[in-house]
Amino acid sequence: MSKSAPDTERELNDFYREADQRHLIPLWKVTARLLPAEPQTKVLPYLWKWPDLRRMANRAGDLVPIERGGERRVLGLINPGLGGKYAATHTLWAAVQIVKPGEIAPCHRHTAAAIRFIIEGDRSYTNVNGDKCMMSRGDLVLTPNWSWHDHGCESDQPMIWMDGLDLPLVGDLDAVFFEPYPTHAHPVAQINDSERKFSGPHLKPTWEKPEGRYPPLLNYKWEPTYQALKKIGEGAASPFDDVCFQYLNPHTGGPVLPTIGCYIQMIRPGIYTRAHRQVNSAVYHVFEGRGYSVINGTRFDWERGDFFVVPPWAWHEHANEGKEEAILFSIQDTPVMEVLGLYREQVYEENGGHQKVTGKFEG
Ligand code: GTQ
Ligand code: FE2
Repeated sequence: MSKSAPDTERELNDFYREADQRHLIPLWKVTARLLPAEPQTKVLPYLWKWPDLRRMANRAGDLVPIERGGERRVLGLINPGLGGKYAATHTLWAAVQIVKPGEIAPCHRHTAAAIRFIIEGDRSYTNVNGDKCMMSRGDLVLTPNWSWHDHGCESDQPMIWMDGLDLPLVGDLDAVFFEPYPTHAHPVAQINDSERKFSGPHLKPTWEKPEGRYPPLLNYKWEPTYQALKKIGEGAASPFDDVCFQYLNPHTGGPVLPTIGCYIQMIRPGIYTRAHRQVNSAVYHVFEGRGYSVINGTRFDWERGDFFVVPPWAWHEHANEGKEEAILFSIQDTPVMEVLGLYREQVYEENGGHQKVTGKFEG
């Protein structure tokens, strides 16, 4: 005699209850959630305005001392889609940091790797394992994972820069280690040593041998970077990104850090790029100029100093309708995707390659 439908249903419900109690999940109940056709990210596109960031950074400078324990006077950008996770995207920490004249942010090291991109000020430095890297506006300075670093300001003006770290990723991997240096500052062994050896963009010293993953160049100065952008002139560039360069590790020709790719991009006057999307996430800083990006149909107007996020697999295109060049610096988790064999990109084919603008970001 076959069982009645209500009996079967009761047995099935008992089965699900027992599975739950035994810490088991029947995959057939959650397949669609675990294996969506394409990424279903919680990361939202978002824009932070520079006047607010700058005012808040200076206010923190007035209110909060730099001390051991607090370590850094830093305001992190928090993505509103991530439920309070301390992250700008699911993998990337981005922040503004301020160091005031005469201050030294104490030396420490951690397994999260970091970059600095200098927004304001000069005669300041990051001391990376004893190499004192002098920093000015537009410089990119690396703090590879587990390297000692302290920051000092020798100017009479505060220094403000962008921090980028892989902290959310390293945190999700439960691989965060942190260690304070025994004294406040690390001894200075050399000044601008990595830059002295490796600043020729197409030349590297033959006597310097790679040390594992440690990048040999720690300070990518603004002037040669800008020269490279300008050399493109009226020539052709990417239909999706216009003039866009990735910063390279001179030993490997690969990304500057295993987890963070750094890019400098110029959207020339009158350029309106075509839309595409990539599986990686990105945090952009507007170094110069103004323009806008359309991200998943929403228009984000940006100008000098602003920060914005492009989430994974989000359509995006950039426009510069003004007469001045627009320059964007960005950090992206592309190297992680590439090394894991997960990198994908797609071109937007409809509507001549441009999204329909359905709204405007108002904050
Ligand atoms: O300057 O060493 O934004 O350790 C976050 C963690 C900056 C830093 C951040 C850090 C630092
Ligand atoms: Fe640090």
